[in-house]
Amino acid sequence: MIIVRKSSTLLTGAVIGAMVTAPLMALLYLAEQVAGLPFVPFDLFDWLARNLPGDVITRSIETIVDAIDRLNLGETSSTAKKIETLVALAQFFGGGVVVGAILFVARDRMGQRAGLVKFIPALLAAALIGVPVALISRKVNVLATTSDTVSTIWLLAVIGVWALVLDWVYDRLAERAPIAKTETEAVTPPDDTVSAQRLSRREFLIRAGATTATLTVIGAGVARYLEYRDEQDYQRLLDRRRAAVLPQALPNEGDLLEPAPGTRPEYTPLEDHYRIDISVRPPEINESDWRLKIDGLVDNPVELTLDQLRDDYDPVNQYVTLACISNSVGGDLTSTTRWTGARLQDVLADVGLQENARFLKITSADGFHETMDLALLDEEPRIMLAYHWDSIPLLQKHGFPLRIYIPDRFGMKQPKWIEHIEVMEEDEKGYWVERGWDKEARMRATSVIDVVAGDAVYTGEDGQMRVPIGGIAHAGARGISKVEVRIDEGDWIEADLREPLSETTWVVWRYDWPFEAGRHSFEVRCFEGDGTEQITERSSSHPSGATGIHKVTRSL
Ligand SMILES: Nc1nc2c(c(=O)[nH]1)N[C@H]1C(S)=C(S)[C@@H](COP(=O)(O)O)O[C@H]1N2
Ligand SMILES: [Mo]
Repeated sequence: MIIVRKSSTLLTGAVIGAMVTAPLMALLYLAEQVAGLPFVPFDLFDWLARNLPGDVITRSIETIVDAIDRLNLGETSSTAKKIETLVALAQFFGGGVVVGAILFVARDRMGQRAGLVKFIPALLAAALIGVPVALISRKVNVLATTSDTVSTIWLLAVIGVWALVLDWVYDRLAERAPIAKTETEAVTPPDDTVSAQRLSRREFLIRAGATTATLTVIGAGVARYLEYRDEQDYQRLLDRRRAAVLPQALPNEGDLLEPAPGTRPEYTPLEDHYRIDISVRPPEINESDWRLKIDGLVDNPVELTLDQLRDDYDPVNQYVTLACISNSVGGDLTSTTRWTGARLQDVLADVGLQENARFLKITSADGFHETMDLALLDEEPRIMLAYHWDSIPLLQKHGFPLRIYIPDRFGMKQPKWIEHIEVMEEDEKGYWVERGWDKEARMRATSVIDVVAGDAVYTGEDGQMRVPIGGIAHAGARGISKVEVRIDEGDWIEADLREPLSETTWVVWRYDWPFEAGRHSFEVRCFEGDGTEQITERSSSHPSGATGIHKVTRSL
């Protein structure tokens, strides 16, 4: 006997929602790879990330960073992007499931209706979802290469078809097992019809499931292949660029202090540089279409090409340690590479700042923005508009074609993918400042134990067995004058320092500890160039960057 209850309509709708949404996602992916149409699941995620309240976002970031650390999920920033990707896909898929369930219940409530009336729920769903989705995509998508009009028509069309397919499946299932309007009106057909209907209903579901699964796998598979080919092309381009530059000797090459084995690389391999930004996938900017627009309170507004920035200004090089304000004490959201760019002072001299110019508002392709106080410029000639990292054009994910470098500030003050610099009289809050983070965002002094190299234990000339301990210390552009370690909360002992790559990079330190078997605690602290001790009191990264002593415990 068939009694189709509300709950089962809901469940069927959810299952069908899943079955129809999966190929929709594959189709969107394929269309993106083939025609450059917008892949909206990531747009919706990015839009939420930009529009949810700042503290919700901050808490989510903290939870993710914490979980990655606790569960040992590997390098924080790339794992976080993978998690974002999965959440974005799951969220879209989940949305499809919910809409499927709602649509089925709505159709069920309506009962048998003749004519076009029965299409109302599906068309309503298509409009209620399609229109906002198209608008959101228009607002946040920066990867699509199609025009807004084409993208909008496409999204409305596929979402419309998707809703109608859901609706069509409802009808096919209803034919096979009339879905009762309410529990009391449940139909009880003769037994043989029931099993026949059941069978054909089940068969239909299986066939539909197999079809949508096949479409999903083929669509997503082809799309992934196309994407993979693009990635390979990009990799080849990078390899060519790499091959064209001569290996660079590091400026502290002559320093005799060997880092303790297991210390992080002093110069971060480019592919390992951490990446943090507000999009699931980074904007892709075409160099030939790109211009740096500088306007506002200037005498000569300009639109500069990348070549102009490279050729018309003396390039400056600076070894830089960048860190994210969300980095925890001892975390891996910090890296070091060599930045090349045009001095901001030089570029601004050419555009001619007007008398009342006080701030720069820097806006990026992803909608990110920050404001820089022009007072900084007088004290800090190292501020640059950077176009190279590690001697090659910026990687796409690190801000190609242009980003700014402001010494002593956390990453959040330093936009990537810069498109526009507006010179203003009034200050304005930057993207993360609007969301409750520190306006200054001056880098904190921090020191980290990377390794207690138990397997590198050695016996010194004095017959003493020693274990190398090492790590890094960094205080923005303020330098490091001293690093100290203590074992088992004993006295602080001064460590040896390697000469840093520059006055704005981290310093590699090392201390060779007289080995004692057993379980020990190790702590490190550093002092800034002027002798100021790092803040030893623990605080979380929000709102001004984490502080506290890095402590590890090891059994040796
Ligand atoms: N356009 C743009 N620039 C940005 C961001 C962003 O989301 N969008 N994130 C900032 C933050 S929070 C950090 S920590 C650094 C990270 O730079 P990286 O990803 O190249 O390491 O970029 C900064 N610049
Ligand atoms: Mo950051």
